Amino acid sequence: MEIPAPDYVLPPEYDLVYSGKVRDLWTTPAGELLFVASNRISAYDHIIPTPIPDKGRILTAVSVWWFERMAEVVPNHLISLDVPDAVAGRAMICERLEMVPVECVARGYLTGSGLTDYQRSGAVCGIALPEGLVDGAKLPEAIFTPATKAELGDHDENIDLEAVVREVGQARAQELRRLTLSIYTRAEGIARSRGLILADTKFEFGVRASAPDQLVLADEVLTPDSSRWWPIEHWEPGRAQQSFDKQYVRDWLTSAVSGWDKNSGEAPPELPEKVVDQTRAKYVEAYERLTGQQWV
Ligand code: Q0Z
Repeated sequence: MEIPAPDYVLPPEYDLVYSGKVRDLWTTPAGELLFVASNRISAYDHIIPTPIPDKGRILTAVSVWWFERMAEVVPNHLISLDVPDAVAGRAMICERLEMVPVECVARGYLTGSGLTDYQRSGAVCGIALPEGLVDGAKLPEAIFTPATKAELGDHDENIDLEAVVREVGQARAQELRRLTLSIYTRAEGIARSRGLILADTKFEFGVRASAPDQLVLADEVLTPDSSRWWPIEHWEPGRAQQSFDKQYVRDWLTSAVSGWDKNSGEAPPELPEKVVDQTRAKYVEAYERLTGQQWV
């Protein structure tokens, strides 16, 4: 997958460590990390060439909002928002951690790869589920469905708890599960009270070398990029749910007018201004619904 060059310029003392589909990671002169949320958007496993204005700032604000609300459950990697002007508002100075090599996913609803695994085997990550569940169904209780971190461009692979135990040991595996479910359950309740279903979400944890038994929440958290958010008023199990943020992009890309075939292997086209504006408005709406604050 082609990742576009960052659309901002940092002082020369910053070094690029990773560029992901939608976020970039740099080292800072002080030996910390600068985590930048780009304005890039992905759909159908492609990066769309047209940026969404303010997306990076909104997702950063959402992450910070959640870090504050989860701080009594788990420490996090955020140090400060005092970042270079070029990325003001859309970057965080973070503690450099030793990352745990497991994607920690919690699901309260069944869709995506969880649904695929369930339809094949009746289970997700070794957890047997009741018969008859449909796309979008609420699960009897939230489940921990870890995955391996795939190379860039590949898909994560769901694994069972035993595979996590082999990777990180029994005690850390249990703690990953406990924290993942505890953060999800708390966040799901908050989101629901604001009219949003938090269907599933992915966390990444790390540890400080000085305190290897204390997991620290890293990355971005509980954003539309790391989670599936569904507007509660449109939730209807038995069909694919509309994406809160990306539906206009998907609908346009798959409509005849875009001229693009998502299975062609071709790079997707630029988005029309109307689709960009509608999509930006969805990120603003997500922020405002969740936080109850007005987006500047
Ligand atoms: C996060 C990622 C990408 C952004 C490494 N606090 C931390 N300490 C050490 N490593 C990380 C973090 Cl957050 C870390 N990632 C994922 C990839 C852009 C973040 F391309 N990788």
